[in-house]
Amino acid sequence: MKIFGAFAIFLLALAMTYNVFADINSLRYFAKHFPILDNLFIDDNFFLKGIQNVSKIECTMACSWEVKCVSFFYNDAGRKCRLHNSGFYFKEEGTSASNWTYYMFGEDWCPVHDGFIHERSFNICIHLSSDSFNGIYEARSYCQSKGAAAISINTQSKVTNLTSILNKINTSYIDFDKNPHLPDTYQSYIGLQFINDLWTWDDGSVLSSVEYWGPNNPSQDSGRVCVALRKKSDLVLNWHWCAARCILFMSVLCEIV
Ligand SMILES: *[C@@H]1O[C@H](CO)[C@@H](O)[C@H](O)[C@H]1NC(C)=O
Ligand SMILES: *[C@@H]1O[C@H](CO)[C@@H](O)[C@H](O)[C@H]1NC(C)=O
Ligand SMILES: *[C@@H]1O[C@H](CO)[C@@H](O)[C@H](O)[C@H]1NC(C)=O
Ligand SMILES: CC(=O)N[C@H]1CO[C@H](CO)[C@@H](O)[C@@H]1O
Repeated sequence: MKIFGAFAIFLLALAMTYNVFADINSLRYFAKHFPILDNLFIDDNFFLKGIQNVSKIECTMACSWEVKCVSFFYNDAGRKCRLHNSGFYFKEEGTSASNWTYYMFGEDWCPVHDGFIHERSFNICIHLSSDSFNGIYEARSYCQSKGAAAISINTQSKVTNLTSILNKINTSYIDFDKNPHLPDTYQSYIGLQFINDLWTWDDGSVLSSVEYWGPNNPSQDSGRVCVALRKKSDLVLNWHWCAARCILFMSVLCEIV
């Protein structure tokens, strides 16, 4: 009885946390309602397709079948569904339209309800922290507290695919002035560190020919043995890596593998 009670509470918790929950062929799919983006209509490059006369569960399943689908809007009144291959953060990205509710899509292992982005076409689950941390140790433990690790970007496809995801994030979402010493620059720890004369990823692999260093990098001068993923607000240089001291105050890019 006790176990059953606990299970019922677990189901109740799921029902409250995820507004759509589907168990299909023993894979669990979640769609998390983000009310801040309700009542919006977004028509941009990230629109995938619209589907008429479907239930919310059917809309969620349609998203699960489109490997590019990241989020969707569902219109209960009109039984309409709009799939998108990007997540959205700002109301300003759309025009107002009533009766649409906004959902981020995620599978079991990628907690979109906890701020992760689930890019299924690249099979990647990342979280760019909105907080900053006092050094790499704090940054790493933040990722660990979310069941993740500081990201290891050790294949060419990961470098290119990650850049394309980051480029989708509207830059108005990114606080370029967070670091008082480096105005107009956004930077975030990644899981790469110079240890025993080798650049080593947090997943244990060693830096190979796949690299994405910015100009004049890497340099281990003055203890710059950690790495920041960086972008400047002038947007001239795309996302790149920069050797940095491990005690800098910055955000972190976490990943669940
Ligand atoms: C919408 O779907 C329902 C059930 O699938 C069906 O009975 C109904 O005829 C459909 N309506 C339209 C307008 O297609
Ligand atoms: C929104 O839904 C309500 C209730 O179903 C309906 O009366 C109203 O016309 C809808 N508004 C729009 C703009 O579709
Ligand atoms: C980014 O968001 C701002 C408002 O927050 C909007 O004006 C701008 O068009 C958006 N840019 C892109 C590329 O979506
Ligand atoms: C947009 C992009 O860079 N896509 C690449 C993601 O990685 C795969 C390989 O796994 C490439 O084929 C894609 O071009």
